Amino acid sequence: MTPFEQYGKLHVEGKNLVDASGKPVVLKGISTHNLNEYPDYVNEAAFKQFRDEYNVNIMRLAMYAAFADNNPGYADSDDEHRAKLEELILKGVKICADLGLYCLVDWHILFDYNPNMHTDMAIRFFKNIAPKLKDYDNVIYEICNEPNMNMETKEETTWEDVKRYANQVIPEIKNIDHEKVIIVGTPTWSQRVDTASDSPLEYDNIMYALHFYADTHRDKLRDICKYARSKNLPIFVTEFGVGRADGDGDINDEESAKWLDLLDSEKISRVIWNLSNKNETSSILVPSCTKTYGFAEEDLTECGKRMKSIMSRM
Ligand code: IDC
Repeated sequence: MTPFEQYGKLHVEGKNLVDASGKPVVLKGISTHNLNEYPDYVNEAAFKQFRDEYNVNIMRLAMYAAFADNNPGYADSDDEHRAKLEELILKGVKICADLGLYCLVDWHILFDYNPNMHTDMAIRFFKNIAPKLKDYDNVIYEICNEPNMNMETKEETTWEDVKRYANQVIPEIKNIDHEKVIIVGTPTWSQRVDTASDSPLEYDNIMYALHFYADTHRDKLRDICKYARSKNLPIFVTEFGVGRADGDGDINDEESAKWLDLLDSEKISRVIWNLSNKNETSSILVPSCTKTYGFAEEDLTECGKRMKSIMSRM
């Protein structure tokens, strides 16, 4: 049985993501790196191996909204390039649907620290893609990866800023497709689920993103998570790492275990960063691995090996 055959169309009840029969579901999977930079990993053989050998039930397609790592994002490129990115999203969603995997479509803001910088482009993207994905019940939308800080002025994106953005984008999606689960990023690189829990959005089927990197974010962020859960906030960990927040550094198994225990006990879904062979700790493939499917044990980095054992939990 595929994950989709097992759980069916998902929705949010109280603080839980639940299956078609109302039972809490824990999704677990892998995020692509920048889709624009690593498009070739979006292929059926790779995703099938993740499902069958690594117990993955969701894939995240990270489409950067703005320029990053010498690559234009959706917002700062031309129409031809945007169409290519939309095609890639559609391809990833279809592969996931064929395999019975859930699929997270991620508007990956990052260096564009405030989602309001590209509201028009986000609306354009979701208005283009939503009609095409309407019949794909395996899709979940993530409308702003990580609201964060302007590094020059040190000006933080506030929860009020995020709400202003979400209150424009969510109705556009819902006008086309009322039923998809939509995940909203939270301030400070999707850490402030507490502020979201004090003033949640007023729509059905909304979840809030919490991101952690185990060697950087510890008890303090777990306490924030617990606070938000005590206020019944539906949380989805759409991105986490077992190392440091810059994607590199040492792996911290002790802190990772504390995080995973908390996520398990709260039945919170989790997606690990990242599917690439880039030379950094958070990549699951070693730099010398140039394959895009058919991975062997020796193709996995230390993080890749952690990924396998983490995905076999729950
Ligand atoms: C990092 C990548 C790195 C890339 C950088 C900028 O691992 O190769 O150079 O982005 O594009 C996040 C972000 C995610 C980051 C990741 C690690 O969502 O894009 O990826 N991270 O720094 N939030 C916290 C950590």
